[in-house]
Amino acid sequence: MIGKMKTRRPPAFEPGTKVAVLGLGVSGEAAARLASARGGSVYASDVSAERGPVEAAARLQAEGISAEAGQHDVERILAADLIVVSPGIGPATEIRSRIVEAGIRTIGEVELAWRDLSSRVIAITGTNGKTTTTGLVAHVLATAGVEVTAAGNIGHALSDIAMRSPQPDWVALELSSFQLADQDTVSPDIGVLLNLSPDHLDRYRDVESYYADKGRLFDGAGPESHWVLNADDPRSLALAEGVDGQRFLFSTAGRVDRGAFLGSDGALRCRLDTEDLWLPASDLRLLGPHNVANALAAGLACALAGVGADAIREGLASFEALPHRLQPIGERAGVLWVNDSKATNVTATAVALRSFDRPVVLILGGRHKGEPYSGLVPDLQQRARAVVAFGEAAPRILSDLGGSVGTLRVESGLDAVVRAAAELAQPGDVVLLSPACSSYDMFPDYRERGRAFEEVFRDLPPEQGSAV
Ligand code: UMA
Repeated sequence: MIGKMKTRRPPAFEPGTKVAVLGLGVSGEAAARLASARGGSVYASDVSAERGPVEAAARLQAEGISAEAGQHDVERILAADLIVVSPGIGPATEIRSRIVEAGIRTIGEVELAWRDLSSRVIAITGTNGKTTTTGLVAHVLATAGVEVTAAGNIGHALSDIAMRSPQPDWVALELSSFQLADQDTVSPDIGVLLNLSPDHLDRYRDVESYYADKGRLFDGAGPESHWVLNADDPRSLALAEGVDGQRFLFSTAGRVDRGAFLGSDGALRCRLDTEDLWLPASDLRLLGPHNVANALAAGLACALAGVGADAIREGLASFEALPHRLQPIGERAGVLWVNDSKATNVTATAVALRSFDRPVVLILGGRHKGEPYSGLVPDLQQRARAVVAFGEAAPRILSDLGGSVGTLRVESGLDAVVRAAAELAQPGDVVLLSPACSSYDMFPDYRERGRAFEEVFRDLPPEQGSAV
Protein backbone atom coordinates (compact mmCIF):
# COMPACT_ATOMS: atom_id res chain seq x y z
CA MET A 1 0.00 0.00 0.00
CA ILE A 2 1.31 3.45 -0.79
CA GLY A 3 1.05 6.55 1.41
CA LYS A 4 0.91 4.77 4.77
CA MET A 5 1.53 8.00 6.71
CA LYS A 6 -1.61 10.06 7.23
CA THR A 7 -0.83 13.75 6.94
CA ARG A 8 -2.12 16.60 9.06
CA ARG A 9 -3.01 19.64 6.98
CA PRO A 10 -3.27 23.28 8.06
CA PRO A 11 -6.91 24.21 8.78
CA ALA A 12 -8.79 26.29 6.19
CA PHE A 13 -9.48 28.97 8.81
CA GLU A 14 -9.00 29.83 12.49
CA PRO A 15 -11.88 29.30 14.95
CA GLY A 16 -14.10 32.39 15.14
CA THR A 17 -13.59 33.25 11.44
CA LYS A 18 -16.70 34.56 9.67
CA VAL A 19 -17.46 31.99 6.96
CA ALA A 20 -20.17 32.49 4.31
CA VAL A 21 -21.35 29.41 2.42
CA LEU A 22 -22.95 30.00 -0.98
CA GLY A 23 -25.51 27.47 -2.17
CA LEU A 24 -27.48 24.96 -0.11
CA GLY A 25 -27.29 21.96 -2.39
CA VAL A 26 -25.41 18.77 -1.49
CA SER A 27 -22.06 20.52 -1.14
CA GLY A 28 -23.25 23.75 0.53
CA GLU A 29 -25.18 22.03 3.28
CA ALA A 30 -22.27 19.72 4.09
CA ALA A 31 -19.76 22.60 3.94
CA ALA A 32 -21.85 24.72 6.34
CA ARG A 33 -21.96 21.85 8.82
CA LEU A 34 -18.21 21.20 8.58
CA ALA A 35 -17.27 24.89 8.81
CA SER A 36 -19.47 25.26 11.89
CA ALA A 37 -18.03 22.12 13.51
CA ARG A 38 -14.54 23.57 13.01
CA GLY A 39 -15.42 26.74 14.90
CA GLY A 40 -16.44 29.04 12.05
CA SER A 41 -19.13 31.64 12.53
CA VAL A 42 -21.23 30.47 9.58
CA TYR A 43 -23.88 32.13 7.41
CA ALA A 44 -25.14 29.84 4.62
CA SER A 45 -27.55 31.00 1.92
CA ASP A 46 -29.13 30.02 -1.37
CA VAL A 47 -30.90 32.30 -3.88
CA SER A 48 -33.52 29.68 -4.58
CA ALA A 49 -36.71 29.32 -2.55
CA GLU A 50 -37.32 25.82 -3.88
CA ARG A 51 -37.96 22.90 -1.58
CA GLY A 52 -34.39 21.50 -1.55
CA PRO A 53 -32.61 24.66 -0.31
CA VAL A 54 -35.51 25.56 2.01
CA GLU A 55 -35.30 22.17 3.70
CA ALA A 56 -31.50 22.30 3.87
CA ALA A 57 -31.69 25.75 5.52
CA ALA A 58 -34.22 24.40 8.04
CA ARG A 59 -31.98 21.44 8.90
CA LEU A 60 -28.99 23.73 9.44
CA GLN A 61 -31.02 26.18 11.53
CA ALA A 62 -32.19 23.29 13.70
CA GLU A 63 -28.51 22.57 14.36
CA GLY A 64 -27.91 26.20 15.37
CA ILE A 65 -26.27 27.26 12.09
CA SER A 66 -27.43 30.52 10.51
CA ALA A 67 -28.92 29.67 7.11
CA GLU A 68 -31.53 31.04 4.71
CA ALA A 69 -33.03 30.09 1.36
CA GLY A 70 -34.63 32.51 -1.12
CA GLN A 71 -31.92 35.16 -1.09
CA HIS A 72 -28.27 35.92 -0.47
CA ASP A 73 -27.79 38.61 2.18
CA VAL A 74 -25.04 40.27 0.16
CA GLU A 75 -23.98 42.61 2.94
CA ARG A 76 -23.49 39.70 5.29
CA ILE A 77 -21.62 37.68 2.67
CA LEU A 78 -19.29 40.58 1.90
CA ALA A 79 -18.58 40.94 5.63
CA ALA A 80 -17.17 37.38 5.74
CA ASP A 81 -13.45 36.57 5.90
CA LEU A 82 -13.82 33.37 3.90
CA ILE A 83 -16.46 32.29 1.37
CA VAL A 84 -17.12 28.66 0.47
CA VAL A 85 -18.69 28.51 -2.98
CA SER A 86 -20.73 25.58 -4.32
CA PRO A 87 -19.35 24.16 -7.59
CA GLY A 88 -22.48 25.00 -9.58
CA ILE A 89 -22.10 28.74 -8.89
CA GLY A 90 -20.06 29.86 -11.89
CA PRO A 91 -17.73 32.82 -12.30
CA ALA A 92 -20.31 34.81 -14.31
CA THR A 93 -22.87 34.92 -11.48
CA GLU A 94 -23.57 38.29 -9.88
CA ILE A 95 -22.63 37.12 -6.41
CA ARG A 96 -19.23 35.87 -7.59
CA SER A 97 -18.49 39.22 -9.27
CA ARG A 98 -19.32 41.09 -6.05
CA ILE A 99 -16.98 38.80 -4.10
CA VAL A 100 -14.15 39.25 -6.60
CA GLU A 101 -14.60 43.04 -6.43
CA ALA A 102 -14.46 42.88 -2.64
CA GLY A 103 -11.29 40.74 -2.78
CA ILE A 104 -12.52 38.16 -0.26
CA ARG A 105 -10.85 34.75 -0.13
CA THR A 106 -13.01 32.01 -1.70
CA ILE A 107 -12.57 28.25 -1.69
CA GLY A 108 -14.67 25.34 -2.87
CA GLU A 109 -16.30 22.72 -0.68
CA VAL A 110 -13.69 20.12 -1.69
CA GLU A 111 -10.84 22.40 -0.56
CA LEU A 112 -12.60 23.02 2.76
CA ALA A 113 -13.02 19.28 3.32
CA TRP A 114 -9.50 18.45 2.13
CA ARG A 115 -7.96 20.32 5.06
CA ASP A 116 -9.76 17.95 7.44
CA LEU A 117 -9.31 14.74 5.53
CA SER A 118 -6.93 12.09 6.81
CA SER A 119 -7.99 9.31 4.41
CA ARG A 120 -5.74 8.41 1.51
CA VAL A 121 -7.24 9.53 -1.78
CA ILE A 122 -7.57 8.29 -5.33
CA ALA A 123 -8.87 11.33 -7.23
CA ILE A 124 -10.49 10.84 -10.61
CA THR A 125 -11.14 13.51 -13.22
CA GLY A 126 -11.58 13.73 -16.99
CA THR A 127 -14.44 14.71 -19.26
CA ASN A 128 -16.27 11.40 -19.46
CA GLY A 129 -16.36 8.23 -17.38
CA LYS A 130 -15.42 9.87 -14.05
CA THR A 131 -18.41 8.62 -12.10
CA THR A 132 -18.21 5.08 -13.42
CA THR A 133 -14.45 4.95 -12.75
CA THR A 134 -14.93 6.37 -9.24
CA GLY A 135 -17.59 3.72 -8.61
CA LEU A 136 -15.27 1.02 -9.99
CA VAL A 137 -12.36 2.14 -7.80
CA ALA A 138 -14.53 2.11 -4.67
CA HIS A 139 -16.00 -1.28 -5.61
CA VAL A 140 -12.61 -2.91 -6.31
CA LEU A 141 -11.11 -1.55 -3.07
CA ALA A 142 -14.15 -2.76 -1.11
CA THR A 143 -13.87 -6.17 -2.79
CA ALA A 144 -10.28 -6.29 -1.53
CA GLY A 145 -11.55 -5.66 2.01
CA VAL A 146 -10.31 -2.06 2.12
CA GLU A 147 -12.43 0.49 3.97
CA VAL A 148 -13.39 2.99 1.27
CA THR A 149 -16.03 5.61 0.43
CA ALA A 150 -16.81 7.22 -2.92
CA ALA A 151 -17.25 11.00 -2.71
CA GLY A 152 -17.13 14.29 -4.63
CA ASN A 153 -18.91 14.92 -7.91
CA ILE A 154 -20.39 11.40 -7.71
CA GLY A 155 -22.97 13.00 -5.40
CA HIS A 156 -21.60 12.59 -1.88
CA ALA A 157 -19.98 15.73 -0.44
CA LEU A 158 -16.39 15.28 0.72
CA SER A 159 -17.22 17.45 3.76
CA ASP A 160 -19.48 14.66 5.04
CA ILE A 161 -16.51 12.28 4.97
CA ALA A 162 -14.27 14.83 6.69
CA MET A 163 -16.82 15.03 9.54
CA ARG A 164 -16.71 11.27 10.16
CA SER A 165 -14.77 9.74 12.98
CA PRO A 166 -12.97 7.59 12.14
CA GLN A 167 -12.58 8.45 8.49
CA PRO A 168 -12.31 5.65 5.92
CA ASP A 169 -8.82 4.43 4.99
CA TRP A 170 -9.37 5.45 1.35
CA VAL A 171 -11.65 7.85 -0.51
CA ALA A 172 -12.40 7.42 -4.23
CA LEU A 173 -12.90 11.09 -5.06
CA GLU A 174 -14.58 12.21 -8.29
CA LEU A 175 -13.49 15.76 -9.14
CA SER A 176 -15.21 18.00 -11.70
CA SER A 177 -13.46 20.94 -13.33
CA PHE A 178 -15.67 23.22 -11.19
CA GLN A 179 -14.36 21.58 -8.01
CA LEU A 180 -10.75 21.64 -9.21
CA ALA A 181 -11.05 25.35 -10.05
CA ASP A 182 -11.76 26.25 -6.42
CA GLN A 183 -9.07 24.20 -4.70
CA ASP A 184 -5.54 25.22 -3.68
CA THR A 185 -4.01 22.28 -1.83
CA VAL A 186 -5.66 19.08 -3.07
CA SER A 187 -2.89 16.53 -3.64
CA PRO A 188 -4.19 12.97 -4.09
CA ASP A 189 -2.03 9.94 -3.39
CA ILE A 190 -3.12 8.67 -6.79
CA GLY A 191 -4.61 10.96 -9.45
CA VAL A 192 -6.41 9.65 -12.54
CA LEU A 193 -6.98 11.77 -15.67
CA LEU A 194 -9.28 9.73 -17.90
CA ASN A 195 -9.68 11.82 -21.06
CA LEU A 196 -10.30 15.37 -22.27
CA SER A 197 -12.80 16.66 -24.80
CA PRO A 198 -14.88 19.86 -25.04
CA ASP A 199 -17.57 20.31 -22.39
CA HIS A 200 -19.23 23.00 -20.27
CA LEU A 201 -18.83 25.64 -22.99
CA ASP A 202 -21.84 27.37 -21.46
CA ARG A 203 -19.61 28.18 -18.45
CA TYR A 204 -16.09 28.45 -19.88
CA ARG A 205 -15.08 31.13 -22.38
CA ASP A 206 -13.13 28.54 -24.38
CA VAL A 207 -12.09 24.92 -24.24
CA GLU A 208 -8.55 25.79 -23.11
CA SER A 209 -9.88 27.35 -19.89
CA TYR A 210 -11.85 24.16 -19.23
CA TYR A 211 -8.76 21.98 -19.80
CA ALA A 212 -6.74 24.34 -17.59
CA ASP A 213 -9.12 23.72 -14.69
CA LYS A 214 -8.83 19.96 -15.28
CA GLY A 215 -5.04 20.40 -15.16
CA ARG A 216 -5.37 21.72 -11.63
CA LEU A 217 -5.50 18.05 -10.59
CA PHE A 218 -1.71 18.30 -10.81
CA ASP A 219 -1.34 21.50 -8.72
CA GLY A 220 -0.22 19.63 -5.61
CA ALA A 221 2.07 17.19 -7.45
CA GLY A 222 5.16 16.05 -5.57
CA PRO A 223 7.74 13.29 -5.94
CA GLU A 224 5.47 10.88 -4.03
CA SER A 225 2.45 11.45 -6.36
CA HIS A 226 1.23 8.63 -8.60
CA TRP A 227 -0.55 9.57 -11.85
CA VAL A 228 -2.71 7.30 -13.97
CA LEU A 229 -2.88 8.69 -17.51
CA ASN A 230 -4.57 7.72 -20.76
CA ALA A 231 -1.89 6.66 -23.28
CA ASP A 232 -4.51 6.91 -26.05
CA ASP A 233 -5.42 10.56 -25.38
CA PRO A 234 -2.72 13.03 -26.48
CA ARG A 235 -4.53 15.97 -24.81
CA SER A 236 -4.39 14.29 -21.40
CA LEU A 237 -0.73 13.37 -21.85
CA ALA A 238 0.10 16.94 -22.88
CA LEU A 239 -1.68 18.35 -19.83
CA ALA A 240 0.36 16.08 -17.54
CA GLU A 241 3.67 16.82 -19.21
CA GLY A 242 6.46 17.77 -16.82
CA VAL A 243 4.32 17.09 -13.75
CA ASP A 244 6.22 15.83 -10.69
CA GLY A 245 5.66 12.22 -9.53
CA GLN A 246 5.45 8.75 -11.07
CA ARG A 247 3.41 8.23 -14.25
CA PHE A 248 1.53 5.06 -15.17
CA LEU A 249 -0.45 4.56 -18.36
CA PHE A 250 -3.57 2.74 -19.47
CA SER A 251 -4.43 1.92 -23.06
CA THR A 252 -7.04 0.05 -25.05
CA ALA A 253 -4.83 0.35 -28.16
CA GLY A 254 -1.86 -1.81 -27.14
CA ARG A 255 0.82 -2.67 -24.58
CA VAL A 256 2.27 -0.10 -22.22
CA ASP A 257 5.54 -0.41 -20.32
CA ARG A 258 4.18 0.49 -16.88
CA GLY A 259 0.45 0.28 -16.49
CA ALA A 260 -2.67 -1.50 -17.70
CA PHE A 261 -3.74 -2.36 -21.23
CA LEU A 262 -6.10 -4.36 -23.39
CA GLY A 263 -4.05 -7.21 -24.87
CA SER A 264 -4.41 -8.42 -28.44
CA ASP A 265 -6.26 -11.45 -26.95
CA GLY A 266 -9.04 -9.14 -25.69
CA ALA A 267 -7.98 -9.44 -22.03
CA LEU A 268 -7.30 -6.65 -19.55
CA ARG A 269 -3.72 -6.95 -18.31
CA CYS A 270 -1.44 -5.00 -16.00
CA ARG A 271 2.31 -4.63 -16.08
CA LEU A 272 3.95 -3.24 -12.97
CA ASP A 273 6.61 -5.36 -11.20
CA THR A 274 5.13 -8.45 -12.83
CA GLU A 275 2.57 -8.91 -15.59
CA ASP A 276 -0.91 -9.93 -14.43
CA LEU A 277 -3.84 -11.15 -16.46
CA TRP A 278 -6.95 -9.51 -15.01
CA LEU A 279 -9.90 -10.76 -17.09
CA PRO A 280 -11.30 -10.93 -20.62
CA ALA A 281 -13.07 -7.66 -21.57
CA SER A 282 -16.15 -9.77 -22.31
CA ASP A 283 -16.38 -10.57 -18.56
CA LEU A 284 -17.08 -6.90 -17.72
CA ARG A 285 -20.76 -6.20 -17.11
CA LEU A 286 -20.38 -2.68 -18.56
CA LEU A 287 -21.25 -1.82 -22.15
CA GLY A 288 -18.84 -0.27 -24.64
CA PRO A 289 -15.10 0.07 -25.31
CA HIS A 290 -14.88 3.29 -23.27
CA ASN A 291 -15.81 1.23 -20.22
CA VAL A 292 -12.85 -1.07 -20.93
CA ALA A 293 -10.70 2.06 -20.64
CA ASN A 294 -12.47 3.04 -17.40
CA ALA A 295 -11.92 -0.46 -16.00
CA LEU A 296 -8.22 -0.36 -16.93
CA ALA A 297 -7.81 3.04 -15.24
CA ALA A 298 -9.67 1.93 -12.12
CA GLY A 299 -7.84 -1.39 -11.88
CA LEU A 300 -4.50 0.36 -12.32
CA ALA A 301 -5.25 2.92 -9.61
CA CYS A 302 -6.23 0.08 -7.26
CA ALA A 303 -3.09 -1.91 -8.13
CA LEU A 304 -1.02 1.16 -7.22
CA ALA A 305 -2.93 1.37 -3.93
CA GLY A 306 -1.75 -2.19 -3.23
CA VAL A 307 -4.72 -4.33 -4.29
CA GLY A 308 -3.78 -7.77 -5.64
CA ALA A 309 -4.76 -9.15 -9.06
CA ASP A 310 -7.39 -11.54 -7.67
CA ALA A 311 -9.41 -8.80 -5.98
CA ILE A 312 -9.06 -6.56 -9.03
CA ARG A 313 -10.36 -9.36 -11.25
CA GLU A 314 -13.27 -10.08 -8.92
CA GLY A 315 -14.13 -6.39 -8.44
CA LEU A 316 -14.03 -5.50 -12.13
CA ALA A 317 -16.12 -8.54 -13.05
CA SER A 318 -18.84 -7.89 -10.46
CA PHE A 319 -19.36 -4.14 -11.03
CA GLU A 320 -22.73 -3.26 -12.59
CA ALA A 321 -23.49 -0.14 -14.69
CA LEU A 322 -24.42 2.86 -12.57
CA PRO A 323 -27.88 4.33 -13.08
CA HIS A 324 -28.16 6.74 -16.05
CA ARG A 325 -24.79 5.71 -17.52
CA LEU A 326 -25.32 3.47 -20.49
CA GLN A 327 -27.65 1.49 -18.25
CA PRO A 328 -29.78 -1.17 -19.97
CA ILE A 329 -33.31 -0.69 -18.59
CA GLY A 330 -35.26 -3.31 -20.48
CA GLU A 331 -36.23 -5.02 -23.70
CA ARG A 332 -39.47 -4.56 -25.55
CA ALA A 333 -40.48 -6.10 -28.86
CA GLY A 334 -36.87 -7.20 -29.45
CA VAL A 335 -35.51 -3.68 -28.87
CA LEU A 336 -32.97 -2.94 -26.10
CA TRP A 337 -33.66 0.30 -24.22
CA VAL A 338 -30.67 2.09 -22.69
CA ASN A 339 -30.64 5.05 -20.30
CA ASP A 340 -27.54 7.23 -20.75
CA SER A 341 -29.08 10.42 -19.36
CA LYS A 342 -25.71 11.36 -17.82
CA ALA A 343 -24.30 11.92 -21.33
CA THR A 344 -24.53 15.71 -21.29
CA ASN A 345 -21.94 16.50 -23.96
CA VAL A 346 -21.34 15.56 -27.58
CA THR A 347 -18.31 13.34 -26.86
CA ALA A 348 -20.22 11.29 -24.29
CA THR A 349 -22.98 10.67 -26.80
CA ALA A 350 -20.52 9.76 -29.56
CA VAL A 351 -18.85 7.29 -27.19
CA ALA A 352 -22.25 5.81 -26.31
CA LEU A 353 -23.12 5.35 -29.99
CA ARG A 354 -19.84 3.50 -30.53
CA SER A 355 -20.82 1.01 -27.84
CA PHE A 356 -23.35 -0.68 -30.11
CA ASP A 357 -22.89 -2.69 -33.26
CA ARG A 358 -26.63 -2.72 -33.94
CA PRO A 359 -28.84 0.10 -35.28
CA VAL A 360 -29.62 2.84 -32.78
CA VAL A 361 -32.60 5.15 -32.41
CA LEU A 362 -30.96 8.04 -30.61
CA ILE A 363 -32.91 10.40 -28.36
CA LEU A 364 -31.06 13.70 -28.38
CA GLY A 365 -31.87 17.06 -26.80
CA GLY A 366 -32.40 19.19 -23.73
CA ARG A 367 -30.70 22.50 -22.97
CA HIS A 368 -27.94 23.39 -25.43
CA LYS A 369 -24.46 23.70 -23.85
CA GLY A 370 -22.55 25.34 -26.68
CA GLU A 371 -21.09 22.47 -28.71
CA PRO A 372 -22.27 21.81 -32.29
CA TYR A 373 -24.05 18.47 -32.81
CA SER A 374 -22.36 18.08 -36.20
CA GLY A 375 -19.62 16.22 -34.27
CA LEU A 376 -22.03 13.29 -34.07
CA VAL A 377 -22.59 12.96 -37.82
CA PRO A 378 -19.88 10.30 -38.57
CA ASP A 379 -21.12 8.02 -35.76
CA LEU A 380 -24.76 8.63 -36.63
CA GLN A 381 -24.13 7.77 -40.26
CA GLN A 382 -22.60 4.46 -39.22
CA ARG A 383 -25.09 3.43 -36.54
CA ALA A 384 -28.26 5.50 -36.34
CA ARG A 385 -31.59 4.26 -37.61
CA ALA A 386 -33.02 7.67 -36.67
CA VAL A 387 -32.66 10.58 -34.27
CA VAL A 388 -35.52 11.85 -32.12
CA ALA A 389 -34.76 15.48 -31.22
CA PHE A 390 -36.50 17.15 -28.28
CA GLY A 391 -36.26 20.04 -25.84
CA GLU A 392 -34.82 23.53 -26.29
CA ALA A 393 -31.91 22.27 -28.38
CA ALA A 394 -34.13 20.51 -30.97
CA PRO A 395 -34.00 23.26 -33.67
CA ARG A 396 -30.22 23.50 -33.31
CA ILE A 397 -29.89 19.69 -33.53
CA LEU A 398 -31.95 19.64 -36.72
CA SER A 399 -29.87 22.33 -38.38
CA ASP A 400 -26.51 20.88 -37.19
CA LEU A 401 -27.34 17.36 -38.39
CA GLY A 402 -28.48 18.90 -41.69
CA GLY A 403 -30.34 15.87 -43.06
CA SER A 404 -27.32 13.56 -42.64
CA VAL A 405 -29.60 11.15 -40.77
CA GLY A 406 -33.38 10.88 -40.48
CA THR A 407 -34.36 13.20 -37.64
CA LEU A 408 -37.78 13.57 -36.10
CA ARG A 409 -38.50 16.58 -33.94
CA VAL A 410 -40.91 16.01 -31.05
CA GLU A 411 -42.17 19.22 -29.48
CA SER A 412 -44.14 17.82 -26.53
CA GLY A 413 -42.87 16.00 -23.42
CA LEU A 414 -40.71 12.95 -22.85
CA ASP A 415 -43.64 10.51 -23.13
CA ALA A 416 -44.21 11.59 -26.75
CA VAL A 417 -40.44 11.28 -27.36
CA VAL A 418 -40.41 7.71 -26.00
CA ARG A 419 -43.48 6.73 -28.03
CA ALA A 420 -41.87 8.14 -31.19
CA ALA A 421 -38.66 6.20 -30.52
CA ALA A 422 -40.63 2.99 -29.90
CA GLU A 423 -42.36 3.39 -33.25
CA LEU A 424 -39.14 4.04 -35.15
CA ALA A 425 -37.19 1.12 -33.63
CA GLN A 426 -37.19 -2.29 -35.28
CA PRO A 427 -36.49 -5.67 -33.64
CA GLY A 428 -32.75 -5.95 -32.94
CA ASP A 429 -32.31 -2.17 -32.53
CA VAL A 430 -31.29 -0.13 -29.50
CA VAL A 431 -33.24 2.89 -28.28
CA LEU A 432 -30.66 5.09 -26.59
CA LEU A 433 -31.35 8.16 -24.48
CA SER A 434 -27.96 9.88 -24.70
CA PRO A 435 -28.98 13.51 -24.97
CA ALA A 436 -25.63 15.44 -25.37
CA CYS A 437 -27.39 18.30 -23.55
CA SER A 438 -28.09 19.29 -19.97
CA SER A 439 -31.54 18.47 -18.61
CA TYR A 440 -32.34 21.88 -17.15
CA ASP A 441 -34.94 22.89 -19.76
CA MET A 442 -37.31 20.15 -18.54
CA PHE A 443 -35.89 18.50 -15.39
CA PRO A 444 -34.05 19.49 -12.19
CA ASP A 445 -31.11 17.25 -13.18
CA TYR A 446 -30.01 14.34 -15.38
CA ARG A 447 -31.15 11.80 -12.79
CA GLU A 448 -34.75 13.03 -12.93
CA ARG A 449 -34.56 12.95 -16.72
CA GLY A 450 -33.28 9.35 -16.61
CA ARG A 451 -35.92 8.32 -14.10
CA ALA A 452 -38.68 9.91 -16.20
CA PHE A 453 -37.37 8.08 -19.28
CA GLU A 454 -37.43 4.78 -17.44
CA GLU A 455 -40.95 5.39 -16.12
CA VAL A 456 -42.36 6.26 -19.53
CA PHE A 457 -40.62 3.23 -21.01
CA ARG A 458 -42.19 0.98 -18.37
CA ASP A 459 -45.61 2.46 -19.12
CA LEU A 460 -45.43 1.51 -22.82
CA PRO A 461 -47.88 -1.23 -23.80
CA PRO A 462 -46.18 -4.55 -22.88
CA GLU A 463 -45.79 -6.31 -26.29
CA GLN A 464 -43.20 -9.11 -26.04
CA GLY A 465 -40.26 -8.79 -23.65
CA SER A 466 -39.85 -7.32 -20.20
CA ALA A 467 -37.82 -4.90 -18.13
CA VAL A 468 -34.43 -6.05 -16.82
N1 UMA B 1 -27.13 29.00 -6.19
C1 UMA B 1 -27.04 30.11 -5.35
N2 UMA B 1 -26.61 31.28 -5.90
C2 UMA B 1 -26.30 31.41 -7.22
C3 UMA B 1 -26.39 30.27 -8.05
C4 UMA B 1 -26.82 29.07 -7.49
O1 UMA B 1 -27.35 30.04 -4.17
O2 UMA B 1 -25.93 32.50 -7.65
C5 UMA B 1 -27.60 27.76 -5.57
C6 UMA B 1 -28.67 27.02 -6.36
O3 UMA B 1 -29.94 27.57 -6.14
C7 UMA B 1 -28.56 25.60 -5.82
C8 UMA B 1 -27.13 25.53 -5.33
O4 UMA B 1 -26.53 26.82 -5.47
O5 UMA B 1 -29.44 25.31 -4.76
C9 UMA B 1 -26.51 24.53 -6.28
O6 UMA B 1 -25.26 24.18 -5.93
P1 UMA B 1 -24.52 23.15 -6.92
O7 UMA B 1 -25.02 23.32 -8.32
O8 UMA B 1 -23.08 23.33 -6.71
O9 UMA B 1 -25.10 21.74 -6.47
P2 UMA B 1 -24.75 20.73 -5.31
O10 UMA B 1 -26.04 20.10 -4.95
O11 UMA B 1 -23.95 21.33 -4.23
O12 UMA B 1 -23.91 19.63 -6.12
C10 UMA B 1 -22.52 19.79 -6.37
C11 UMA B 1 -22.24 19.31 -7.78
N3 UMA B 1 -22.99 20.10 -8.75
C12 UMA B 1 -22.39 20.79 -9.73
O13 UMA B 1 -21.20 20.83 -9.88
C13 UMA B 1 -23.29 21.54 -10.68
C14 UMA B 1 -22.65 17.84 -7.90
O14 UMA B 1 -22.27 17.36 -9.18
C15 UMA B 1 -21.91 17.02 -6.85
O15 UMA B 1 -22.40 15.69 -6.89
C16 UMA B 1 -22.15 17.60 -5.46
O16 UMA B 1 -21.79 19.00 -5.43
C17 UMA B 1 -21.30 16.90 -4.38
O17 UMA B 1 -19.92 17.09 -4.61
C18 UMA B 1 -23.36 17.18 -10.12
C19 UMA B 1 -22.99 17.72 -11.49
O18 UMA B 1 -23.88 17.91 -12.31
C20 UMA B 1 -23.65 15.70 -10.28
N4 UMA B 1 -21.71 17.98 -11.77
C21 UMA B 1 -21.29 18.47 -13.07
C22 UMA B 1 -21.11 17.33 -14.05
O19 UMA B 1 -20.90 16.17 -13.62
O20 UMA B 1 -21.13 17.61 -15.27
C23 UMA B 1 -19.94 19.19 -12.92
